[in-house]
Amino acid sequence: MKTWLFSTNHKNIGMLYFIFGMWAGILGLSLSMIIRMELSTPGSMIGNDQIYNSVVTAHAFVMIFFFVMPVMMGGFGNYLVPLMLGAPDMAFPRMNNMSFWLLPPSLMFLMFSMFIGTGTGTGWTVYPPLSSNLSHMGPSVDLSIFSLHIAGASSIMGSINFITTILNMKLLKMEKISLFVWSVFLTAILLLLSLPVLAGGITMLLFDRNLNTSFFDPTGGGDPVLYQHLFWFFGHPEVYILILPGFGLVSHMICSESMKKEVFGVLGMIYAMISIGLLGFIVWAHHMFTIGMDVDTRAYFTSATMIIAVPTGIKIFSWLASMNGMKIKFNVTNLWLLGFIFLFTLGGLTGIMLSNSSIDIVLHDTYYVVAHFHYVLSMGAVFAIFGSFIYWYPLIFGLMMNMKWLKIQFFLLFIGVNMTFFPQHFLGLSGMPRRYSDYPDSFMCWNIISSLGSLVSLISTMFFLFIVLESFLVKRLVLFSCVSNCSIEWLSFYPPSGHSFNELPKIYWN
Ligand code: HAS
Ligand code: CU
Repeated sequence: MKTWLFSTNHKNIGMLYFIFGMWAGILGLSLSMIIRMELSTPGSMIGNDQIYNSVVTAHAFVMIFFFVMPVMMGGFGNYLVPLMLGAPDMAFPRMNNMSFWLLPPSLMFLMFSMFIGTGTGTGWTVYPPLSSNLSHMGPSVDLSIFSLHIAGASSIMGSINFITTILNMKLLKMEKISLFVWSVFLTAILLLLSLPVLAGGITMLLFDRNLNTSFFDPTGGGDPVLYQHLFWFFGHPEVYILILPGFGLVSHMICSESMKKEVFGVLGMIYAMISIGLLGFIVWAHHMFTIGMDVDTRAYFTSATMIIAVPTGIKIFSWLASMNGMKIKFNVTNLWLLGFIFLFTLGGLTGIMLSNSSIDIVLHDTYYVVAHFHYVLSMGAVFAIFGSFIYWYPLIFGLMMNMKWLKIQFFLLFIGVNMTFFPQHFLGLSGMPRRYSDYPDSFMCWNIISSLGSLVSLISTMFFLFIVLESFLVKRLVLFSCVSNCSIEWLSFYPPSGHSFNELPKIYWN
């Protein structure tokens, strides 16, 4: 009870986040398998489009709010940030406990929204009028909104905690702290600035649904487009919230794998992340090109969006420069790193295609968009998570996994996700819309391939769980590890003791 339920220790809480995130990840994966089963052939399997749409909505919510964010910020953030700062714990340990324990009830509300009433068949964007009380009567959408409120409160508390910890408890000056800590710091600022806007939007929606306001209802003088602005002012920064901690993790792994003293262009990396964070706030309407926007606004949002390719390019090329000259060992970490860089770039490039407003008007709400965001998420964020989990596993658990199996598992997932999502570019370009449960026969071939690919990813994920389990069963202990020159977390015991360091670590910087 004291270790887990009431824990104020950043490592225990980090572990809770990992367990929660893993569980939610499996839930999200299961929902995605239902989607791919329905789409594996024309015609209907579920037999009810509202249920299909609710599954799509729940899949997105679970993956974003209960898998990627908890694992990256909650798991790696909590576990590693104090260790990398040389701090004994987070600044507000009890608030840290609360941040975590708000998540299970939030996820429960989300699941209730699937089982009580008709389900939330709105997509994760919850646009009115579809989400208003005429089209979605019953409690489902209200439950989803409550779920988001609670998850939002959890994230806001978490981000306050990270910002305070990093600003006040670091041993070094800001420009010397490591890139993962920087990425968590910037992500926390993004969260703090964007989440309240979402909270405002969904609360107004809640009022429209239950208290007869008409913020988003034209018959009462409101405007549904206002909701889209509020949502995407949160929604676009959110996608960078999902990837920035991954950037930080990747930088660390590249540094230690390439045996360099530091990543190429550390200061440039910091400035690149700051620019991505800032620019992320002024491009939101690229999700709304089809609302009937005037040509100047379209030109602005297209140009502003394209500029994000510059700092992101700086990051990609700096990672490649860090790898330059190293003897590439095809060990597991390097496989995930190279996979991440390649596939994230591919997803980024299709994002640049979509940022062209005239092209986007054709491709909006097609599978091309679905392919884009799964390349940056399913292969960007998720590859960063898998790679980092494997890389820091010895530190966190004091155990080693079977490296040969891990390599097989990497290739399985690499094949799986590419087989699933690459064909979706073709489906999108030939006009298959997203969030529909059925399609004309001409789309059948690529959909079958996509569904088969998702099966390969499923097998790979189950294999990964088995590999983790096996390492616990045989207790393959860490015998030797060379201390990474990139950060100080490896200077502690594996797994680190209750408080991070027996004495504050000495840091030499030349
Ligand atoms: Fe995105 C939709 C544009 C990055 C996630 N994105 C989404 C959605 C999600 C998502 C979840 O402008 C769907 C939301 C929904 O449910 O409707 N996205 C971009 C652009 C970038 C980008 C320009 N997205 C991300 C990241 C995500 C993410 C990161 C999560 C992790 N995205 C869009 C647009 C839409 C969109 C439109 C709306 C589509 C619609 O109609 O709904 C950039 O940050 C990507 C930068 C990265 C690179 C790669 C590395 C850079 C290099 C430098 C050289 C490249 C150059 C470009 C000079 C660009 C290597 C050359 C151009 C060529 C085409 C070759
Ligand atoms: Cu966006």
